[in-house]
Amino acid sequence: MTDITLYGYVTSPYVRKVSAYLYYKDLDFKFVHVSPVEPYKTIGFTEGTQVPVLKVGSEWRTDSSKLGIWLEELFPEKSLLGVNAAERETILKIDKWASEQFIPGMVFRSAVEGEVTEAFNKRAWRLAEIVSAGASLPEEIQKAWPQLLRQAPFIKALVAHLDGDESLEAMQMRIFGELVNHLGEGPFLGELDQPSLADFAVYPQMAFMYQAGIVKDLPPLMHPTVGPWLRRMAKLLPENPWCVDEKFLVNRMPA
Ligand SMILES: N[C@@H](CCC(=O)N[C@@H](CS)C(=O)NCC(=O)O)C(=O)O
Repeated sequence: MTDITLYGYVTSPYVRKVSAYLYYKDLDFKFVHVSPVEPYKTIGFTEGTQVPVLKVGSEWRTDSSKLGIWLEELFPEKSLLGVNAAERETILKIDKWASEQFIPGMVFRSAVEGEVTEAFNKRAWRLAEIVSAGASLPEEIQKAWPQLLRQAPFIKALVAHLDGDESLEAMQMRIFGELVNHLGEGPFLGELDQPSLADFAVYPQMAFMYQAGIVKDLPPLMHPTVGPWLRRMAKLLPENPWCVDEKFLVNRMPA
């Protein structure tokens, strides 16, 4: 079996996509915690700062969607790209939507634009604590995490691609509506019979936020089609596919 190593920080939605692919495909891998403030210590070999980085044998690559396609070429069992060209096209389209709309709109925009309340600060500090458990962050950096999140250049760049004229609330409602449409009659996104890159781009974000207690409730669990889909997805992965210390998982996804 070839050695597989995933480099990332556990609070990155794009890293979560890749850990979910690996778990779904039953591939053994090692997770290396990257420090977002000193990434060169672990991923200096890439000469970049971006995670996820995936190394298979001696070859490494970046970019979650491309990593999914690469894994599919190397380990085709339990396909992430459907069973024919039409399915592959649908999957890649939804995955692009998830990477460019769902993740920036649902995960990052509120970090940049949401009101700085005590609740916002608490969420940010919890995220910093979770990162720090894997790649130790100095105390003053952890304290400043709410401001650092708001100023992170990559987060600002991701959010800048969204339509700033649409309010945060309207955007989140629109994106949730788009998720419902992509799911249609299910059972998986794109109305496909098997889970794919697309499902593993969206599900990890909702599940992680809930399991790690970043959000208290997961209202989509009550939705008539998204709720059953979330339960279906939970059954395909171990309870902790997020490479995060168990002690941070305070909620369980219902099966
Ligand atoms: N398109 C990339 C986006 C990855 C990305 O934005 N990663 C963030 C963490 S969530 C990152 O590494 N930011 C630090 C940086 O770019 O220097 C992917 O899908 O993997």
